[in-house]
Amino acid sequence: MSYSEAKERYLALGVDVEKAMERAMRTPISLHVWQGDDVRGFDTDPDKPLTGGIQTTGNYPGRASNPSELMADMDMVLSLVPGKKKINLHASYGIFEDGWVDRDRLEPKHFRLWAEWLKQRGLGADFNPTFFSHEKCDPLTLSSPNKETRDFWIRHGKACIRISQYLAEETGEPCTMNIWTGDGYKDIPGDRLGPRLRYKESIDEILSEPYDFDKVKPCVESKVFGIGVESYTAGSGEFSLLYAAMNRDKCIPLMDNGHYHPTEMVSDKISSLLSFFPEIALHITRPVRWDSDHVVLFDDETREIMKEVVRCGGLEGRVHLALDYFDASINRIAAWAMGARNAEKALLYALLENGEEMKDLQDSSDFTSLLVKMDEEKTLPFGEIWKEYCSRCQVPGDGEWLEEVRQYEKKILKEREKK
Ligand code: RNT
Ligand code: ZN
Repeated sequence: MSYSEAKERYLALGVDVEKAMERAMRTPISLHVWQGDDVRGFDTDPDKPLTGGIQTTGNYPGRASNPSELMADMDMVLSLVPGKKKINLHASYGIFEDGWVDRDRLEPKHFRLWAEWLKQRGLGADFNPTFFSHEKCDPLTLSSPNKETRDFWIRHGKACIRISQYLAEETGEPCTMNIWTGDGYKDIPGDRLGPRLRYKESIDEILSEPYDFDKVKPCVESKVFGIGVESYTAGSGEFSLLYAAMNRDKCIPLMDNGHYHPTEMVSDKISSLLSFFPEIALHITRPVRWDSDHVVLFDDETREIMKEVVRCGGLEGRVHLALDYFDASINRIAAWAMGARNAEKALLYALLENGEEMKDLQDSSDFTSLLVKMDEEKTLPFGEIWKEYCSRCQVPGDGEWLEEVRQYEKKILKEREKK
């Protein structure tokens, strides 16, 4: 079947494919730098353990271990992913041109080279303070009972606001700044309230740093548990959502679909949050039994999340889409590109739904037709549309891109192993 035949099939169902492609091309999805180096960053010993309840598994050869390698790898990924992209940085990826400083002393200048790199490529940025994998985690950060620890991390958070504002101004696009800590306890705590009150106060202090809310969008990301943090998480679902609700003029909630109980679906939560918040942010990932951060697939939940974003009118700046997965057991660049392509694919797929018709069927209680139509939509010739989309975005189609990664692996990644 050709693209134009496929387009006709969709048109017969009342779907304008050209319009859908155009909307997908305008919607930014934020590519996370941390898939490239197993969340290690450049500011501390790369062999230190990853802390904060997250874990990368695998030791596939060729990991990027400095800024130029990571940037080169990202360029490779960018050449394989269609649509509008942003880059999601972490504070631990600062580049020290004139000497190392600790995280509480970071400045915009440490992201100057990133800003240049972004501007050359016409990309916007998102940012994250790094509250983990650092000797000042005691093991808590913003909720620590130790004031010195809290103050260090508050200074870090404030520095990150200034950096986010700088990145927004340099790139001309708003920058989400996501506050996530792994603060919590392995075993049953004797005091659940104390850490949460301290966490709240610390975020208040960070957000007292001046910033333009049109440019910097601080987010609070919730979590249910992490490895070694199984019994209690200070920034739980209720805590984070309520924090954002009570501070709507200063920050927005962020949902990571790996951070809920396995039968809870983020696709079902988007509309609830959008009933109250003008803007929300998402981390798109794939949890396998826990917050495992497997590579995003073109699976039911990814498609359902994107459908909800589209149905709820989330595309015009109301929902900030970002990726969050890290796999070191397979080729990292293939993992990176595949997850990003799948998120983009799910977005395009979601835009090809005749939402008005589905809504009418539901409102007129024709649940029979609704179920049949939603199910039959799965075998429409979507592959042809996706192929056309990739070609218009000048990136390789399915079946073509992996070979390019293999060539890069042979030429670049294998060489790194020899050093
Ligand atoms: C961890 C959170 C968080 C991190 C990144 C690296 O569970 O999802 O978003 O993955 O900040
Ligand atoms: Zn996340």
